[in-house]
Amino acid sequence: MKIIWVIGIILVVAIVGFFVFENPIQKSSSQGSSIETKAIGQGSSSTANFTDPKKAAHYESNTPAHGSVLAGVPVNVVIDFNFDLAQPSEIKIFKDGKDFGQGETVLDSNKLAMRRNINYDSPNGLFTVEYKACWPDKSCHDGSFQFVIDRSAGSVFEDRTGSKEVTVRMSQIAFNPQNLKVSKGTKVTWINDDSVEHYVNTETHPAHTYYPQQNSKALKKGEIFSLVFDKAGIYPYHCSAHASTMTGSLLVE
Ligand SMILES: [Cu+2]
Repeated sequence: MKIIWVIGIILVVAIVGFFVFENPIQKSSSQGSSIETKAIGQGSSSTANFTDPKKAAHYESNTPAHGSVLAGVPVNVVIDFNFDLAQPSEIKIFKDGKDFGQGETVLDSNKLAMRRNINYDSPNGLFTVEYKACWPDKSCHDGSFQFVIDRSAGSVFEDRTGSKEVTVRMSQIAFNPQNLKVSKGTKVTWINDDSVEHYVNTETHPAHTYYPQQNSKALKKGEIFSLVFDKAGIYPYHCSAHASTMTGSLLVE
């Protein structure tokens, strides 16, 4: 009789133990994948070996971010400065010695950023941006940074391709879905469900220069921001009120 009790207690302990230990394992693995997902938009990668970036005088920031792994081709490469850029400032986007930049380097009208398009058929792999930033006194300074295009990273994006209109909820200080894939020509609408104000801002923070059309005003609860995306590529973005944690990525195909 005593033995039956002992076996019974062991069984109960084993069953309780299974549920106690099984759930944290499931939780930690799903946390792991969300960290991975975040890295795809603009995070750092442990798979590629990035050379330290070289920052020219008056450099502020760049998009794509140094060390980022992108699920698609960037719609342009943008570099921000805190001083007036002048000709002949130039951006080159190298992979294996070939420049995948398309067209001329363009200086923004406020002279604080320069940008260049990149060939949409660029292959996957490591790209090195080499730039020359020139000032009104004709002096020029070099800089460089690197990013990776890895189209396979798009497989974890929520696939809403084929929809004419797609909604992203801003709730609990996060974009949902955080990583979203849509077709070219789709109207994307962001809705704030939170009682705190949110923004939709293109990278970087606080320059917001990567794709300036994708910058909203402060959105109160219930307010929306909409934009039709006609250009294929990757659009990393954030909320400037919660810039360090509230990030998202839109892949347009
Ligand atoms: Cu926010």
